[in-house]
Amino acid sequence: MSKDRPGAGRDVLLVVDVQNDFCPGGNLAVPRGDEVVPIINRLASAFAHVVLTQDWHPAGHRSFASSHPGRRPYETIQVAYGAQILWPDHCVQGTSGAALHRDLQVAHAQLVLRKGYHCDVDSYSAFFENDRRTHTGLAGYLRERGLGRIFIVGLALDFCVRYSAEDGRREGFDVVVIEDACRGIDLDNSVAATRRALQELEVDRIAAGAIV
Ligand code: VGL
Ligand code: ZN
Repeated sequence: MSKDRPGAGRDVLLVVDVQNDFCPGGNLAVPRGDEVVPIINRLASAFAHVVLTQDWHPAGHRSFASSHPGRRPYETIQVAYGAQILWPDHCVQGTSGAALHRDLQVAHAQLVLRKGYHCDVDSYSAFFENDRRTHTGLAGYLRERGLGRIFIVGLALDFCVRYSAEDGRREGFDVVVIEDACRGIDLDNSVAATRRALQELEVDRIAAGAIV
């Protein structure tokens, strides 16, 4: 990581999908997902610029196993843009499961970016939908605001955090994943695959203690 003090200037904290459905008791609970909340609160206080994302699906979204008769959650199917894992219904627009965790203290967040709202396309990354073509607008927003180094935290490490980090690099940003402020789902060793992918893309992985 560069020697600039994190949190100021061109740095932004990207808080990915810290929503009730990804926390224990939620519909797509990430093991110990709620543990990231106090860590993120501490980190957020060190950042002048904070952006939040929310997974935000219409009811009946194509990523839901319930939309495919005979299919079960966590099976993979082929769709127009390639492989798609089928999930339990989660983060349906306007439901309590889609709400941000109530203990998240990020009142100074400047943007809440919602993704996954197209009925037929999933969106793990905060930058591109899973068709790898449709932009969410985040890269343009960050560029227009002069933000160049993205520190990523949240849920889930091996899906939305991973794909956001990869796409952030591809879009030319410096990217750092604060790993102890993330938790993974870990399907078929996806956490190990995430660490390898991030290493290959020269995404730094640090601990929150390196910042606050
Ligand atoms: C996510 C699976 C489905 C995530 C979102 O936030 O990592 N994972 N939708
Ligand atoms: Zn989703």
